[in-house]
Amino acid sequence: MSGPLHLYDLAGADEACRFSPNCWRTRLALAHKGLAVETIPWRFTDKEAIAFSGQGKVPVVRDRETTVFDSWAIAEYLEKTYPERPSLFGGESGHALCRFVNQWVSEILHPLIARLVLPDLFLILHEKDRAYFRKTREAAFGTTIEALADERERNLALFRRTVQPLRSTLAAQAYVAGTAPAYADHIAFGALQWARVTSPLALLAADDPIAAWFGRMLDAYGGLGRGMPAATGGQIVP
Ligand SMILES: N[C@@H](CCC(=O)N[C@@H](CS)C(=O)NCC(=O)O)C(=O)O
Repeated sequence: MSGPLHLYDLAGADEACRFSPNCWRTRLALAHKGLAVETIPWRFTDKEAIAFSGQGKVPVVRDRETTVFDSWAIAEYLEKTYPERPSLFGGESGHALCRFVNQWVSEILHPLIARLVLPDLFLILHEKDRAYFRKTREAAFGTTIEALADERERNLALFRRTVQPLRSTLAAQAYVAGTAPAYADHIAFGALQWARVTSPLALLAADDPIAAWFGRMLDAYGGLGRGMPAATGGQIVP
């Protein structure tokens, strides 16, 4: 192998602030495989910078002459290309089960978390991204970013009910993948790390088994996740 892989990674106004849930999955997957990575800060409107990938979203990974986009495709690429390194899926059935975790987190948890954190997230974006972000997200959610702050209490209760299967799983075992973290954990971690980095809102009660697992995940891989500061707050409070 020659040199680090490159990851186009979503950044806020502060280029050190990396908050994308899909990019966090990939960061942890790369760390799990023990692969060195150089991250390249990317903003929503920097479409030209990743035009070489043939689409406009991150994560995008470059591994020598290979370009891969979409976090699930990247995980599959890493597993296939680096089979001698620690497994992300734990075999064929683990791979299949992990796809369910991927879809559940992406299709159910991400929209719920977005509704909770968007008002705070909007404030940490680079100025050049704000009009684009407002337009696309307000169209997607059918409401204004500011109005989402008013729904927060209801959405928080819904989020806490929805994560019950994750809660009961983590009450019974240390990690989603079993006794040690793997890609299913990276996926769930990415969602909560997105919230942690963008919003001071406490999504989980302190005694929630998910919170204990999240603490272990923040410390995993040499504290990779904890190295990213949490949002400090003082922003929009409904
Ligand atoms: N299915 C894709 C989703 C990628 C995605 O939505 N990325 C967001 C950042 S988390 C993005 O780049 N959005 C750009 C935009 O909305 O224009 C994956 O898992 O990688």
